[in-house]
Amino acid sequence: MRVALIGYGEVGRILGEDLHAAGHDVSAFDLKFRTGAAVPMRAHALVHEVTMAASHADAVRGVELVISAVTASQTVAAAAAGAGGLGAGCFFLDLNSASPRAKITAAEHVARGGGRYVEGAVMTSVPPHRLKVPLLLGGPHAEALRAPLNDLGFAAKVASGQLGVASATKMCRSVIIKGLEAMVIESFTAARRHGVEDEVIASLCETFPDVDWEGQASYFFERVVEHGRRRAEEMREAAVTVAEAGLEPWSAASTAERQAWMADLADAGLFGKKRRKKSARGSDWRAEADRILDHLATGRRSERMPTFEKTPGWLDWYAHPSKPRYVPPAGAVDAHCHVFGPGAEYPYAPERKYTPCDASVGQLFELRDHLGFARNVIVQATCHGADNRAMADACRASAGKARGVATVRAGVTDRELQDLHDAGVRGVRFNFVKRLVDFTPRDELAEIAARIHPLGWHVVVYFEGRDLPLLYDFFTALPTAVVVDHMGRPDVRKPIDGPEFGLFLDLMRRHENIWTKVSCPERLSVSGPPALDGEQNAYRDVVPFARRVLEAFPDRVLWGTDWPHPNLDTHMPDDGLLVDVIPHIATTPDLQTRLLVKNPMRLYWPEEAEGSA
Ligand code: 0GY
Repeated sequence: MRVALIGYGEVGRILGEDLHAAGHDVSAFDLKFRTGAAVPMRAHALVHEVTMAASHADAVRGVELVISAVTASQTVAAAAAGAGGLGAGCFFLDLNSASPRAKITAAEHVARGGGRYVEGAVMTSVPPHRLKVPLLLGGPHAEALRAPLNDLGFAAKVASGQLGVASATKMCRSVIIKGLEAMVIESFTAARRHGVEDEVIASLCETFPDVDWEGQASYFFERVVEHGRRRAEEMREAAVTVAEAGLEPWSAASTAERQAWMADLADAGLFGKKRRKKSARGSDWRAEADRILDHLATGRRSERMPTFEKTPGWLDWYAHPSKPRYVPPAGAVDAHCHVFGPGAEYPYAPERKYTPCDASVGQLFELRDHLGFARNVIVQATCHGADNRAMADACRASAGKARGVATVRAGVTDRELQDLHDAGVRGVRFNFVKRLVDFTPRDELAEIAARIHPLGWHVVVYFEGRDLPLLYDFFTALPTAVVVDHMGRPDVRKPIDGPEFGLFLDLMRRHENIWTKVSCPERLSVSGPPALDGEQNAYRDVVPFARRVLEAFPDRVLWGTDWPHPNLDTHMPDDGLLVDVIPHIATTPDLQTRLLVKNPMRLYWPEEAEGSA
C-alpha cells in the first residue's frame, strides 16, 4: 500500500518505520521539513526509506491512505492542506488528539477534497505498542478502513459510525491521564520540598495498592519532560471537548498550563538533553523534582529564562517599512498594536497558542514616529496570556503617549486593576477566536466587565464574523463601551449588503455604545493586492466594508496598524503602505481626523479630548 504521513514527529516516525518494515511505500510531509529541524528528520527518513515530500499535496498524491499525526492545534489545518491533493476515495486517517468539533470540521475539508475521512483516537501511549497501539476508529468510512488498516498491522476497532464519538472517548480519558501526570508532578515536587514525599507515597499506596506510585511518577515526569508541549495542546483540545459538553473545563485547562510550564522548563534545558531513542528516561522522579526545586529556590529564573522558538512558518514584521505618502493629522493614534516580549525579558505565557518573534516597545515607538503617528493603544496579545507586564511597561515607558488594553481573569484583585489603570490601561479584551484562546465562561467575562466598568474602562471584543449571532446578546448586555476588533472579521467574499455583515451593521446601529476598528485589511483580504512593492491601492476587497462602517458611524470608529501582525501566513505588509490605505477608507480630512484623532482621544485620553473640561 502507498501511505502518506502528514506530520513526522514521534508518532509519524514510528509509523514510518513500521510501515516501511512491512514493505509499504511511505511518503511524508512535516512543516518542520522547511526549518532547521529537518536535518534529523531527513536522516531518519533516509534510513527508513521514507520519501520526504515538498508539501502536503506532494505527499498525498497517488496514495491510498493518508495518516495525519500532527500537533493537536494543527488538526484542521493539516486536513485542509492535505485535502487539496487527495485522489478520489483515498482514506484520510486523522490520529490527532482533537475535539469532536475539530474532527468534524477536518472531515468536511477532506470530503470536499474527495477523500474518505476516518477519525482515529489513539487510546494509549504509542512508543511501547508502536503500530499495534489500541486505536478507535469513527465516522461513516471507519468500517471500510478497519480491515485494510489491520492488514497493515494496526490494532483498530470501530467505535462508531458517527464522527466525534472516538475523539470524545479519547479526550475524556485524557482529562484523567494527563491530569494525573500534572497532579503527580505538582504533588510530588511540593511534597519533596516539604520533606514528606515518602509519607505521601505510602499513603497513596494504601489507598490505591495496585498502583506502583514510585515507578508511575518516574514515568509521568519522563513523559511530560519529553512531550509536555504536545500534551498541553492536547489538553487544550480536551478543554474544548469539555466545554462543548457545556461544562467549564477547569481541570483540563489547568492541566494544560502545568504541562506547558514543564515544556518551557524542558526547552530551557533544565532537565538536560531530550532523549530521542528511548521511550523512558529511566530516571528517578526525585532527580527531576530536585531540578525544578533548585531552579525555583535559587532564583535562577532569569539566568535560565526560556529561549523561545518561533511557531514554524512564523512571519516576522516588515523590517524597513516605506514612508507613507499619506500624512496622518497631527496627534494621530494607532489604536491597535501589540508588543511581543522580548521573550527573554517578558516570557511568553505557557497557555499561548503561538510563539511569535520578539517585537519590543522601542521598535513599536520607532515605527510610530516613522509612520507619522503620535500615540498608540497597545492591546495585550494572547501570547502573553493574562500576564500584562510587557504591555503595561510599554505604556509606562511612553510618557503618556500610549494607553493599553489588558487581559484579566476573574480573580484579578482591585489592587491589580488599579496598578494597570495607573500604567495607562483603559480597557480589557475578550477574545472569542478559538485558534487564539481557550474558552472562558460568559459569566466570568460578565463579572470582569462589571468590575472594570467603575474604572471607566471599556471592553474590546475579538471574534470571527460567523460567530456574531451566538455572541450578539452577550455583547449587547455589556455595561461598558464595546469596541469590536476589525469590523467583526467579515468574510469579504460575501456581499456587503448580505445578512452576515448586515447583522454587524445592525449591532452598531442599534447600540450606540458599540464602536469598531476599521483595521486589519491585510488579515481580512482575500484578493489583495497586498501592501507590498509600492502598492498604493492595497486590499481593495476590504476597503468598501471599512468605508461603509466609517461613513455610517464616523464617531465610533478607530484605526490601527495591528503591528507586529500576529499569525499572518501569506505575507507581511509594509506598514507604510498600510497607512496609505487610510485615505481610501476615510475620504475627507474631517473623517480622517475623527478616525485617527478625535475618536481615539475620546475613548483613551478623555481628559485631554476636545470638549473635555
Ligand atoms: C490581532 C489579531 C490576532 C492575534 C491577536 O492577541 C493576539 O494574539 O490579536 C490574530 O491572530 O488574528 O488583532 O492582532
